Amino acid sequence: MKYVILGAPLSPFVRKVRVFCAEKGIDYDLEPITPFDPPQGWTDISPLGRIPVLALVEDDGSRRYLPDSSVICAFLEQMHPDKPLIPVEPVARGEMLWLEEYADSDLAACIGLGIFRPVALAGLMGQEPDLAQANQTIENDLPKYLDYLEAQIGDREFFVEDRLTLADIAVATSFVNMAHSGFSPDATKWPNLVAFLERMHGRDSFAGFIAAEKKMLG
Ligand SMILES: N[C@@H](CCC(=O)N[C@@H](CS)C(=O)NCC(=O)O)C(=O)O
Repeated sequence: MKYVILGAPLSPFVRKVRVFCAEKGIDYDLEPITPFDPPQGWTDISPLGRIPVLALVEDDGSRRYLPDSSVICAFLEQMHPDKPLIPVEPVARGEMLWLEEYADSDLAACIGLGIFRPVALAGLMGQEPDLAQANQTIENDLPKYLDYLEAQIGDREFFVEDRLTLADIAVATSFVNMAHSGFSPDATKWPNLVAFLERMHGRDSFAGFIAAEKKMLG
C-alpha cells in the first residue's frame, strides 16, 4: 500500500502529518489540494471539506481515504510502530492526546485565523496584510495559550515522557505559521516555550519544510 497526503504545505495540520512521517521515516507522495478552491467531489473524500486527507493507494490504484491529521497519525502509528510517537502508557497517552487536541483546536484557530490568515495568507493572495488584527490577537488572545504551554513545558525538553511525541509536533506546527507571518512569542515572557520551539523548528523534520515554505511565501 502506498500513501498520498492530500493537502497544502502551509496548513499546520498537513505539516503536522508530514513531520510525523519524517520523524518515523514513512514514505508518501503529496498531492496539492487547496481547501478554498477544492477539486470537484472533494467533500466525498473529505466530508468536512478540510485538509489533510490520507489516501491509501492499493497496487491496483484503488484508493481509500482517511481525513483529519489526528486520525491519520493514529493510523500511521499502528501501521509503523517503530520509533513510537504516541505513548502506550495510559497516563502519558492521555496527556499527549490532550495536548494534541489543545494545539489542534483552539491554539491552531487562534494563530491561524488571528495571525496567519490576515498576514501571510493575505500577502500570498495579493491582499493587504491586516497587521492590526495580528497585533490584536498577539496582545489579547494568544497570551493565555502561551502561559499554559510555558507552564506545561517547564524546563523539560519535551512535553510528555521526556521524549519526542506527537504532542510536541502538534504544538510546534502552529508556531511555524506564526513565524511565517513575521511574529514569534516574546522570549522574555515565555523563555521555555521559545527555547522549545527553537529546538523543534531546528529539527531536520521541521527545518526542511520551513525553508521550502518560506520560499513559497517569498
Ligand atoms: N481537525 C482537522 C483540522 C483541519 C483543518 O482545519 N484544516 C484547514 C486548513 S489548515 C482546512 O482545511 N480548512 C478549510 C475549511 O475548514 O473549510 C485536522 O486535524 O486535520
